[in-house]
Amino acid sequence: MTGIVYKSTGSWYTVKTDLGAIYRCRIKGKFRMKGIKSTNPVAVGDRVDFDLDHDNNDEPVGVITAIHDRKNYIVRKSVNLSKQTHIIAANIDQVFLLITIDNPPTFTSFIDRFLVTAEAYSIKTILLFNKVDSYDENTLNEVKYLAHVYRKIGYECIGISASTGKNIEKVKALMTGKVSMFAGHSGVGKSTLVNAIEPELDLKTKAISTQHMQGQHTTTFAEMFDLCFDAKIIDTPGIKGFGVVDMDKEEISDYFPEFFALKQDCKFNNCIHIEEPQCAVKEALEANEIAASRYRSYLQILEGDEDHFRTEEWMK
Ligand SMILES: Nc1nc2c(ncn2[C@@H]2O[C@H](COP(=O)(O)OP(=O)(O)O)[C@@H](O)[C@H]2O)c(=O)[nH]1
Ligand SMILES: [Mg+2]
Ligand SMILES: [Zn+2]
Repeated sequence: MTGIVYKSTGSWYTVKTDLGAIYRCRIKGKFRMKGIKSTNPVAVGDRVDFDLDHDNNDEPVGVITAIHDRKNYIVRKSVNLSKQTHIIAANIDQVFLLITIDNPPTFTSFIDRFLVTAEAYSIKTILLFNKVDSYDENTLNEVKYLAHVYRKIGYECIGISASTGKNIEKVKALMTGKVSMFAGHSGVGKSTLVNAIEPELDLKTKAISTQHMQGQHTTTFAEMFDLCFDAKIIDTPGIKGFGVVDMDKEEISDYFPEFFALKQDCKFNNCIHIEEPQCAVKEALEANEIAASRYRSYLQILEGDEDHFRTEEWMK
């Protein structure tokens, strides 16, 4: 049989088949994925094959025999074993990054770091500018400007209000048929948005968070939820970040789509767009075709230590 992993709690996995049947599954013996040193071989979002067996009480249990190829996965470094990673979730179609201009402020440096990480993970990001109901004209103009900057380089941007329901139908339409995650600083309105999309779901995720706080402190587990309109979301209680991505200096600009598009026009094919002559990226910057804030973020990431990739407080 084949199904998707909805929950993993250490040695047990909750797997749901395409027909909606739910099985408790485990892994028999050692199970290793090629190329990934991970503390958990199977993650939420994985599509797995399993055989049915019976436990001592004659209850059906599944034995996972294979993991299908992953489209993507997000990891965090394991706390105890530094060389190993913990796979938080796999096969994520898209992440919605919630942004507020004030209360709390979301800076472009944060947005850009988030986008770079998502690009490195091959996860599509949609930008949701929340709380538009509360903004004055100046702040709304800032939203418009930012939306223009990010649309121009290929990111979908929507102004929403989780409180009043503005454009929530648009968000739901984008979620249909897909696996989504929500991210953004604490206080930007993630819980309010989830509540606007499906009130019952918020209760479920709250229950998990409470469980987590009372339970073991070492490991947190993601969980997938089915919504009532053919959409799935992955909630990651207690996991603050998207994880850490190790990148080479030359690689970073590849995750800025507008830089990547110009790279072939730079004189040197290993150009990192700093002081090299005949650099197409710097020329575009000077011609205002690349936003100054994007280039500033790029320099920060390039010059920064590893901590710049540690994206704490993203998904609280
Ligand atoms: N005015 C306004 N306030 C909002 C909106 N969405 C959320 N809030 C408020 O922002 C605060 C933080 O929201 P919450 O959903 O808890 O944020 P989270 O930390 O990202 O889950 C709460 O007081 C919400 O009522 C919105 O669209 N407009
Ligand atoms: Mg919340
Ligand atoms: Zn260049």
